[in-house]
Amino acid sequence: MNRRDVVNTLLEKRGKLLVVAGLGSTAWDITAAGDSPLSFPTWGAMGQAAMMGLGLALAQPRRRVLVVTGDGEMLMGLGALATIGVQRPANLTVVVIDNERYGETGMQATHTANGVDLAAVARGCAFKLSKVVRTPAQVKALHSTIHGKTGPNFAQIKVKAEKLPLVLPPHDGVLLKDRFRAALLADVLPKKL
Ligand SMILES: Cc1ncc(C[n+]2csc(CCOP(=O)(O)OP(=O)(O)O)c2C)c(N)n1
Repeated sequence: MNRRDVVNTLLEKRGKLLVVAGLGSTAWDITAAGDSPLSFPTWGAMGQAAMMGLGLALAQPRRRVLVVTGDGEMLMGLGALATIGVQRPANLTVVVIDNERYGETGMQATHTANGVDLAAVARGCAFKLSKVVRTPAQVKALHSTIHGKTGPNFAQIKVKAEKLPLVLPPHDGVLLKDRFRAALLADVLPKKL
C-alpha cells in the first residue's frame, strides 16, 4: 500500500482526534493529509512518539489519541509498548507505518525487514488489540478502531518503501506546542467519548 493513502484514510473526518507523529516520513504523511493544530509532529525527536501519546491519553481521558510513527522510530522506543500495556489507556491507538526502512536517512533496512514482529510485541505487552494490516479494507476497519474502540490498540501497517515528496509541517517547536495546547483547551468537550 501507499503510505499517504493509508494515512489519508486513517485521518478522514478526524474531528477532535489528537495526533502525534513520529519524526520524518510520518510527520510528512500527516501534514499531506491536511495540517491541523491538533497534530503534533515530533521532528527530530526519535523514539518518543508513543510515550508522548501515552501522556496525552492519560491527561485527556475523554479524547481519542492516535500515534502515527515509523518502524525505525518505534524500534528505538520499544519499552513504550510495555508501559502502555501496563497503563492501559482506553483512548490510545498506536499505528506503525512499516516500510521496513529508515526512510529519512537513506532507506537502510530496519529489523522489521528481518522478521521482527512489532504487532506480536504489542500483543505481548497486553494491548487490547494488535494487528498486522496489509489491505485497504483493513485500514478502513482500523479507522473505526482509532475513533471508537476501547484500547490500547496497536497496528503495524505494511507499506511500500518509497521516497515521496516532503510535505513539511511548521518547523517551530514552540509554535507547534502552543497551537496544539490552545486548540485542545479551547474545545468544549462532549459529555462522553
Ligand atoms: C536519536 C536519533 N537517532 C537517529 C536519528 C536520525 N534519523 C532521523 S529519521 C530516521 C529514520 C526514521 O525511520 P522510520 O521511523 O522507520 O521512518 P520512515 O522510514 O517512515 O521515514 C533516523 C535514523 C535521529 N533523528 N535521532
